[in-house]
Amino acid sequence: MNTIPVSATDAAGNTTAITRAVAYSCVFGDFNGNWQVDAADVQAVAHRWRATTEPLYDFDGDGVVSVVDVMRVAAAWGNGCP
Ligand SMILES: [Ca+2]
Ligand SMILES: [Ca+2]
Repeated sequence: MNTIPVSATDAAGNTTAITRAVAYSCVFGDFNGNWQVDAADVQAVAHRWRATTEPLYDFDGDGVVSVVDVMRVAAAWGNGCP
């Protein structure tokens, strides 16, 4: 995992800064950065089931992590980088 700094400023000039952990990978669904989609990656999405605050895991963009998002990662199971 790597971290990236992110900040945003609202209209009143208030700035919020956070650090976000990200995994760099060449394959969709690899969240822990080991270049393979496996059980750990499916668990990462399933663990956030019904979450509305984790846009990283909301692949269909409906605003919530649901079975659709989990199944997209499950469908990529076994994929890896060359
Ligand atoms: Ca992985
Ligand atoms: Ca979703």
